[in-house]
Amino acid sequence: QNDEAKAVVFSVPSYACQRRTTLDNHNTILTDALSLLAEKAELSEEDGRGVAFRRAAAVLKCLPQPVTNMMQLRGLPCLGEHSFRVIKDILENGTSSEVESTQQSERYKALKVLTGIFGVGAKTADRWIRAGIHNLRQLQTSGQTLNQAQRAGLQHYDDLNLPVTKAEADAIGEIVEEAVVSVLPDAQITLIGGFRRGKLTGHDVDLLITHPDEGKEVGLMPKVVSWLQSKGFLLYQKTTINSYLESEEGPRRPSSNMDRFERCFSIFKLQKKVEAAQPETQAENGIQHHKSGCRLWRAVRVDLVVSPISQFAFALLGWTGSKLFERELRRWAGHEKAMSLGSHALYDNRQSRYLRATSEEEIFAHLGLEYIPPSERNA
Ligand code: TTP
Ligand code: MN
Ligand code: MN
Ligand code: MN
Repeated sequence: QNDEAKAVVFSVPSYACQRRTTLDNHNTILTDALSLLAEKAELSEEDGRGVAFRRAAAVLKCLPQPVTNMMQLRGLPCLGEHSFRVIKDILENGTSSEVESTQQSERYKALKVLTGIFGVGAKTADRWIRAGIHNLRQLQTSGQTLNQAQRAGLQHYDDLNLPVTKAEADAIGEIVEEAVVSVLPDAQITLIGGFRRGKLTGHDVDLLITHPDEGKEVGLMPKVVSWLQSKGFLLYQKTTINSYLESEEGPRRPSSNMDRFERCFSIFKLQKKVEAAQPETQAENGIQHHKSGCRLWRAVRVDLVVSPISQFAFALLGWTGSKLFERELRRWAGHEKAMSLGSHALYDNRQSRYLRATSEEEIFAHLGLEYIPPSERNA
């Protein structure tokens, strides 16, 4: 028996929302490589190419075993010629030459550093690089005008590029809960984003707020923000009372009860827990311990969203992620079901009506999909 005869051939449905993708990834070497190429494409504003790499990576993320042989990939969806080449390179040589050269490229390194600043996207980073700015020091001496978000981002650069732990997310959740219930007693808050999918760390904390009585949530965000500000919890915030009709997420259908989305992009000042193990660490590290300054707090990116209860299931589904899972749900809805899915509603184009739902399970059912729980949406 040769290896090829024994090789497991995988079979996978083509939309990520038809698959169960846990955090238990057996192909991290391959998916890290493809994700890096996806990121490079996104940073170069080649979105189509970025999505293609994200889809290819997502297929490998849900395989039950490591890929060891190119033959195993026969029949897998979403793997284009380019992704095949990258995988083949890694299986044969241990690394991908394209990934290596990307990581070494000055442009990629500069794009990473500059877009690592909160409030800086690919366009701004590209403009700065063309002006000869490749790092933070050059940015600071360049005389470029930064907006308020970017100034805050630069100020808290190191903290915001440090992973947020689940414990920190829970601590933020408790603070926001205190704020919310003190301005609207029966309001409910839910941890969404990556932490709801079971991730142990994240780049931010995402929280969804609602109230069981429709309409009670209107105007809640400014009150919550004021409360947080008065207690000194906010280093930065930008609140938007989003009009649903202007949102790029939702289906483009007018409806009067759909214009209440309130969002807040913020940076929290989170007090650090005093670690019991500190004396021990200090003894081991000697003089190194206080070198970086003994700060008692850290900055954490926090996204707050308020949803009316009638849209809660859609908001919950739309904000739990992963980003690719969301994109694939919308693609499935549009291409396979002639429906428009957004984080406010689901519209059936054939029946010309909105489909109501009070749970994520109902939305999957409307879409003709098997229910996938949050922990299996890590595509
Ligand atoms: P992120 O916080 O960017 O990602 P994440 O929580 O999955 O991962 P990380 O650990 O790095 O924070 O986004 C969370 C979800 O919110 C994601 O599914 C996309 C979704 N979302 C937006 O980001 N913006 C929007 O306007 C809407 C409607 C949803
Ligand atoms: Mn497994
Ligand atoms: Mn998040
Ligand atoms: Mn977020």
